[in-house]
Amino acid sequence: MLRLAIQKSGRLSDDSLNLIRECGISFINSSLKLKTACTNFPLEILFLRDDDIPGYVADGVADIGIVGQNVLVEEGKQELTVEALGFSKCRLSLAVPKSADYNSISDLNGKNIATSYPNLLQAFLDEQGVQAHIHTISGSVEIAPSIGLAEAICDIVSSGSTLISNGLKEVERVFKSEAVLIANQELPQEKREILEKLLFRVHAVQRARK
Ligand code: PRT
Ligand code: ZN
Repeated sequence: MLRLAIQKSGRLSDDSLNLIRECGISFINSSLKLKTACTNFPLEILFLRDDDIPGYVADGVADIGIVGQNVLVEEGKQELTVEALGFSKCRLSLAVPKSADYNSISDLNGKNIATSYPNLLQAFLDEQGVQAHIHTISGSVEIAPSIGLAEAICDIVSSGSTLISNGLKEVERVFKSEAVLIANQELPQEKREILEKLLFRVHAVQRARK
């Protein structure tokens, strides 16, 4: 039996479960359960916080998982990637107050930037030759400028409406992300064979969606 870790509740959950269902795999989904065994395919589903999924897959607690590339790369686990899944598309962007005079990335030198993605941001700033102070906070990043915590933020953007409603403007794109399927790198042969069967179905679903 292959163990798949997916997000318990959040922006990845519905599309992850729909993909499994479209693969013709049946399971009983109770919002109270932390795991469920599929009834017609050798798959068990674990429901976890998205941030815990790369670690669990790397450690072999789960064999495979579905997570955003933003979380995977932030945690330094991109080597687990099997393939991109085409949903939960978003970007990690830098934003400043709408009224700020912003001309180029060098305007961020010496500034305070609030983010939940310090590693992705640091790599981008290094690549751009910018030195700034990164303040790592776990949520409500978009209010940091209005409470005086930072002059800029680096956060996930999808439609852009959260930035606008907080009086911010997007100035740089740091990282492009979508959901990816990840796998433990030392799967035993029989689990690899189940993964191959699952991937065969995933590819058929993706072809049918096009
Ligand atoms: O509880 P748990 O830790 O599992 O969930 P979470 O709250 O950490 O994650 P969740 O469910 O918010 O997001 C899961 C994944 O979905 C992210 O890691 C991204 O890969 C992807 N994703 C896609 C997004 C968005 N779109 C998104 N719009 N993640 C977050 N947002 C947030 C963003 O942080 C900002 O607050 O939505 C707001 C911006 O949205 P727009 O449309 O107003 O621009
Ligand atoms: Zn999370």
